[in-house]
Amino acid sequence: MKTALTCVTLLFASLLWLSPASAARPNILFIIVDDQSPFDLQVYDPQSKLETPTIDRLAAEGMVFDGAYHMGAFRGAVCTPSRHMVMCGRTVWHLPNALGGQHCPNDIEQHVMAAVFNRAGYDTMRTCKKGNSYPAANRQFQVVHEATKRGGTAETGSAWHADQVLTYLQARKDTEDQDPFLIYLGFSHPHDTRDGTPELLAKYGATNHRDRNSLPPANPQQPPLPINYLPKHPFHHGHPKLRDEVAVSGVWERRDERTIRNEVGREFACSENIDQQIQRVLSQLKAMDELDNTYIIYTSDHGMAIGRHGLQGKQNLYQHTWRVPFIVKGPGIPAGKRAEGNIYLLDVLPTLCDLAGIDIPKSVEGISMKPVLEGKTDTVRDVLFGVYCGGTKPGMRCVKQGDWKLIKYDTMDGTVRKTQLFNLAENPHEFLAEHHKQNGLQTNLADDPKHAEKRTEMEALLLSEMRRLNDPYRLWDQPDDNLTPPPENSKKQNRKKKS
Ligand SMILES: [Ca+2]
Ligand SMILES: [Ca+2]
Repeated sequence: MKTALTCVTLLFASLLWLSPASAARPNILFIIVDDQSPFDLQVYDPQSKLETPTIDRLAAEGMVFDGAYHMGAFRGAVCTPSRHMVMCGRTVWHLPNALGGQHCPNDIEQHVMAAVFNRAGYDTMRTCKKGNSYPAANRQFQVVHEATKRGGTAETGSAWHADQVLTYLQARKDTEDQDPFLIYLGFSHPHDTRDGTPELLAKYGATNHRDRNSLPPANPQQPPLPINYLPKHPFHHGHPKLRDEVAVSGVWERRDERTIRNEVGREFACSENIDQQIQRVLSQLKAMDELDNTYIIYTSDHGMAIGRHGLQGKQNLYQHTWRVPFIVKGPGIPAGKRAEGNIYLLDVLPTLCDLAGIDIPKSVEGISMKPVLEGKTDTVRDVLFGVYCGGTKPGMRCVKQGDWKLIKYDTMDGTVRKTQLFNLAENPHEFLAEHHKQNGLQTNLADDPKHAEKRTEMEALLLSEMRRLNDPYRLWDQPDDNLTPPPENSKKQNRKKKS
């Protein structure tokens, strides 16, 4: 009996030893940039002038997601909810910082990214910008180097973040550390101020323009205007005095060709610099023989307008801003494949857990995209929802299913009430009447009687998503569901309290 037990124990032990999870648990390198539209990258827009050979190689050796989104924001700093969603895997109204945390478990900080990976025996390290983030989750990484680096030199720019990772990897090498690692490599760029290095600014014909009273020099080297550029958005975007629309250094309230082309050039200079910094990290992983056992994820906290639709910031729900780039390379992922995915950034945490063989915390509402990475399915969900309500309430909402997308605006105290309906297969850049396209489908179809039925269907879908996700607001043409809208602007209230 004793011998039999020993045999079973030995067999069990050897099975454990042979299981791939314990033999060589995968490393994770999660890269997140600040404010980048997928359409900046040639991976998503072959016409783009931005050169990113490292990201192109990641895409060629891994999988590119065409349908990756951030779920939205309830404040002007879209970064903040986005980064909460990455860290805890919860939907937008269920975040710890949404609606006073009323839809979030009290112990959520036990179940954020670093907490989960620390418990599983991973070494965890983070570098990123400071601010507009989730400090209670960020400080749980075992090694943290945070600073906002948006300058045009190695010490003041993106190289600094890569240096932190290189130093960390060198220390692992020196101590022969065999534990698997989770490295969170966040860059502060290409968020403004977009100060590029002199070489890359020259490549994209841009200058770090600082004089509010003059235009930047025109330069044929600058990238062309975005395809869906407009000199002005057709109606108020709904957030008066919004920093990103009026106060970004180098742009301010200007939307003229010289200003926008120069700013896109600056964005590209900063983005190519990031690409070079990622290459330094990948080279080091290769030299340490860790590259093949590392999942590499590349994404951004949200997209960006910079002249598209006459907007400059990230507080809108057009595809250039609602979507994010999302590329994954790693063990077992087929090379050079694309998937629609229909993923949100809140799916990152469950996916990383799934790839590392760690139980997904019950507090997570995101869905693992591992089946997509394995080629078993193309999407993890059918319907996608987006919100921006950091300005006047209730704000903007959008919903997407298949090729169809609906955006609704209920802002400026009821004076802006607009509906847009796009067929993204025919109109991927969401051209409006103001873009004057000849193709009848390349415009806003909301008031076209031929698409009235589709509009009704999408309106119903939007309402059902708002109910499902505990959206506390309703739009002018929706039932009020007996909701009491949340109190306005906590900052104002705080100020009142203080004074
Ligand atoms: Ca951001
Ligand atoms: Ca260790």
